[in-house]
Amino acid sequence: MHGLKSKWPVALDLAGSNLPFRLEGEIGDLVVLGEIPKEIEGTFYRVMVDPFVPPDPRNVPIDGDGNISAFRFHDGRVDMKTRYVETERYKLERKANKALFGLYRNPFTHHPCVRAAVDSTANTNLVLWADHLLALKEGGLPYAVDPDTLDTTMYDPFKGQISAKTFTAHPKVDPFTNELVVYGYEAKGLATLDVVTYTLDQDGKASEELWIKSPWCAFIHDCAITKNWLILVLWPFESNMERLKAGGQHWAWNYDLPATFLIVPRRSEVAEKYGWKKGEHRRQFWKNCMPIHTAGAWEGEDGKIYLESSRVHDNAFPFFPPDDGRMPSPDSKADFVRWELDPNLPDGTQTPDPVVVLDIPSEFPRIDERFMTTQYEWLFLDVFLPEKHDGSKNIFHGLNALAMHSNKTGKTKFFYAGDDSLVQEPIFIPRSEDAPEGDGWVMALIERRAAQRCDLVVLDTKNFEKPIAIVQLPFHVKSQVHGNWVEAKRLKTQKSLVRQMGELKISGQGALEPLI
Ligand code: V55
Ligand code: FE
Repeated sequence: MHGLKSKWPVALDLAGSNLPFRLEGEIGDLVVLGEIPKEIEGTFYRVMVDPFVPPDPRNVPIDGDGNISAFRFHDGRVDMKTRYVETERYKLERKANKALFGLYRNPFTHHPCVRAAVDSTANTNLVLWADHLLALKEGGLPYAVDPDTLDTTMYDPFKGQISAKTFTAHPKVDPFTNELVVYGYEAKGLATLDVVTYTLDQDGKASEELWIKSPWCAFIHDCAITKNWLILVLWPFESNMERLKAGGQHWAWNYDLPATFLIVPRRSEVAEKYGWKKGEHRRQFWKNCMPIHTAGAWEGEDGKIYLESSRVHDNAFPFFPPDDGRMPSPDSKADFVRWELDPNLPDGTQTPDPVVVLDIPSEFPRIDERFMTTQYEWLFLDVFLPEKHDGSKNIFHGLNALAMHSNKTGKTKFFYAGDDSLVQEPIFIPRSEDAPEGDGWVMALIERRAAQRCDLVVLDTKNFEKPIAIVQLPFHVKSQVHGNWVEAKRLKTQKSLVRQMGELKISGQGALEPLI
């Protein structure tokens, strides 16, 4: 080794290579193997955790500046652009040329001069709503980004309507009512029990503001919606002011807390129908585990709620250990399950053991989102295929395949990404507006570990095992947190993502005279 030191800590990423990316730029017309159907017209937006300055060495891998990649598909071609979200935090630290923010969501560890600044890295999800690309981080309000230039245009685009201090990174679109269902937790400030939910219409107008109390200061990362209900998923981490003031981590896992679902009415009429007072909701719990991300939820004819999620049977975020420092067991299992919840049961009931849908480590489930709120058939998600590895099923392997699973037939098809490859969160694109459920394409970034490069694979759901196209990136991008597909027709502006050539005339100054 050369012995030269870097300020960059070695391990920053949740999965895959830890290489910082930090590039902002554009590539017109990426190299494509195979053929991209012309019907795929739109942009795949994704975001990664990519600290611009070397972070505090005690900080966690989910706290770093959001860097956006956009892949715009048009005429069978793909343009790419990358750009940081210019949050207050990014600008302050870039100007200072060093980290000013200490630990994740702990202002007591920040430099005193930035304690009043917005502490959002906008690094978790990108959702197009009311003509803004919302760059989301659940500890703050959204940043708005221009969907073509990727310029950061403002903080809090729903100004004056959202009195909460926080806004989820996993809002849900109801495709039947054209509403965005959102919530915030720790909504009145650090370590508060206040949770608020809202509905935004397609112009970004908020209604159905409802304040409730969380049973403890829980990590409420994801949710699901049905026609009538919003179900908040509480992870068994806990925050409190004492640990924050002592300069500790925002979260500590608590082995004594159960994973808990809060069933919240989406509309005041729903609460009235059940005879519930304003703010009344139903708390249902299971055992200590981490239901990480939801696929969707629906209501059965029996009035019960079915919710599907990935599940890790232990603490999947060991960088937020319990106060006694206990680490998750090395053979911790993970799977994908269907929970049964019931708004008719009394508050504080234990839910039955969930049905195991896929008995392999599974994460980043997606559905055909035209069917969000209803009983869908098709699931698209990342999985770990143990038989492609050493047969062991613990959670500490990377996700090496994409799965397409039918809830009707119980059959699963797999796209295995190849030895030494890891798969990031997929997105689904319907073949046309009225195509049957699940008929279309699935896309995901694949990391080629040895080559330190990434590919964007395009799969046709009619033949899921083999890609129809591979879009080659000439470099490695960090692993995605989340991303979404936006159809071209949803963008008002329709400007090119990358620089275009203007009118061209040949100057006539070359070695040969023009032939004609
Ligand atoms: C997650 C990620 C976050 C976060 C909270 O994957 C939860 C879960 C990238 O930031 O702030
Ligand atoms: Fe998430």
